[in-house]
Amino acid sequence: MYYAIILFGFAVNPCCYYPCQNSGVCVRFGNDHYQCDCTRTGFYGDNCTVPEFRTRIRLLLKPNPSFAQYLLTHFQWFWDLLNNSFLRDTVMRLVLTSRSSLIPSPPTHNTKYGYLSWESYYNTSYYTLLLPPVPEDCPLLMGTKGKQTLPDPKVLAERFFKRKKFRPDPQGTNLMFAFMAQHFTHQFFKSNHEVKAGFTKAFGHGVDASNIYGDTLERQHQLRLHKDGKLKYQLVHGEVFPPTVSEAPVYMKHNRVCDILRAEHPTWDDEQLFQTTRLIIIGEIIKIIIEDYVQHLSGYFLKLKFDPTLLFNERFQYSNRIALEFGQLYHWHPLMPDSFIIDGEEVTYSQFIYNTSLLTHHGVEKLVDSFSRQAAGQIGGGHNSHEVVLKVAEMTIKESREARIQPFNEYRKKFNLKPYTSFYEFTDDPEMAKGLEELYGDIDALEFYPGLMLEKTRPNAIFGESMVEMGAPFSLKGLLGNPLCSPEYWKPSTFGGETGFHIVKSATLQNLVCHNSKWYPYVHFRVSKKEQEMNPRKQSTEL
Ligand code: ACD
Repeated sequence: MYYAIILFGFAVNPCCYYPCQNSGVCVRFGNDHYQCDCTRTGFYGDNCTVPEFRTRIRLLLKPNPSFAQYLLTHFQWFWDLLNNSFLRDTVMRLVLTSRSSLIPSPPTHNTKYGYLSWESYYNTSYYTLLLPPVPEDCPLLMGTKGKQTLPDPKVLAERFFKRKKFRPDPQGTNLMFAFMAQHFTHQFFKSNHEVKAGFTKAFGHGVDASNIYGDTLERQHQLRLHKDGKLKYQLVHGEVFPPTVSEAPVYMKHNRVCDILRAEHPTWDDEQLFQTTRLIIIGEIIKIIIEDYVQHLSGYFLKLKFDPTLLFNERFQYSNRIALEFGQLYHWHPLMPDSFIIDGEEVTYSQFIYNTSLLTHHGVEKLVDSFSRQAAGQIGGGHNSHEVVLKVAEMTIKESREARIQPFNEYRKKFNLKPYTSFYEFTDDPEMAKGLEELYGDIDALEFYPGLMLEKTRPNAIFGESMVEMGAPFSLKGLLGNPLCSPEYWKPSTFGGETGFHIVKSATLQNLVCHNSKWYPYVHFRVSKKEQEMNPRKQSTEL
């Protein structure tokens, strides 16, 4: 503490040093004292650094994340055998429980409350915060480390985020994935920009299909046809499209399911058909996200499985609160290409953005086909954000400062990763390491979002270790924490009987497109081998 007084010229709130390790809770006493609450952390001691006997054993047996990742992305013959045995369930259960146990449930902090409070639990207009915000009275915005002022976000964006030359994702991710990511995540990432950082307009805090049905009851009613459970639509050249903007935009899939349900339940009214169809759609989305989307992103040979019964005998809370850190982490704008290739023609950003006539002109099949064939950019590693979206990186950094999000290394620790000891360990690009060091002054002052996006990527991977180790817990807790996955809901009657239940359990990206199109386009979350081979910068041969 004496050191702190010399350094800053006044007594510093000791919690600004983040003294409590292993998820211990820092509580300030008096002016310059603190205590770490180590309850149920598996550690004890002043700073929760001494492992209990059981923890010691657990740590000895636990594989390090990069080793686990290596195993999961190699030895295909082994995984092919495992995927066809009962062990698939065992490994999947382990993935789900180990990941979701890292997310506090019920939620804990938010931008206003760095300690537990009823308001923070109850007021769902906040995003939650996994780690408490940096206390307001800390000498520096990152606590006590780093330079007096943080680097200008514009400088960070220009120097480290801006694309030099398009770098395709080595995992083969395509634009179909990128647009799915955008469409899907905007149901639960809906920051309220009318107030300060940390508030949301998406009160469902998870997969509620509010991107399809609207985020308020009033909006939902504007979108509904109020007949046969359906949503409004329009016919263009005999094809079904969402209605015009004046009628409000919707997605078509819902109405097809309504017809199936109505055939089985002729006595059901509009309301029951609508509500039950919505549950089926939510179930389908979760299934597709786990088995197609996360599967692709993971690069695992383990075949991921959406089966809520895997958790029925585990300690698991069926609730979710979207975290601001999760929203920050998901700004994956390097996915965006330099321009769009639709039906062989180049379409520039100015021709593409807000241009719904591309959909009615080409038809959904052609767009799906084109997007599935075009490579998306690698997310991690820096220098890959097109200038059209560069502003987003800047805004994300500004939001994180307003919300007082803790430094990247504190999150590394929270997610059981070793904090980086230098910028040269963090990135294998020496120029970037030097630049970041000059600007931040200390690796412990590196901010959360630049940390995730600029970290060295794993070999042949879309992003680095931290994005996977932090993104996966938020994702899996959010997906399986949905009420639909609870023992009370996960049964045929919830979905109108076996037919509806089967629609959920058999949903795939391919089905979703094929059930709603005239011809079958190439549809996948990664470019085909052919497309990847045509790409001169191909880095992976394993796809
Ligand atoms: C695992 C599975 C593999 C995880 C691989 C990458 C994870 C990285 C980022 C998050 C990925 C996807 C997000 C998908 C869905 C979000 C759902 C949120 C619902 C509220 O090793 O665990």
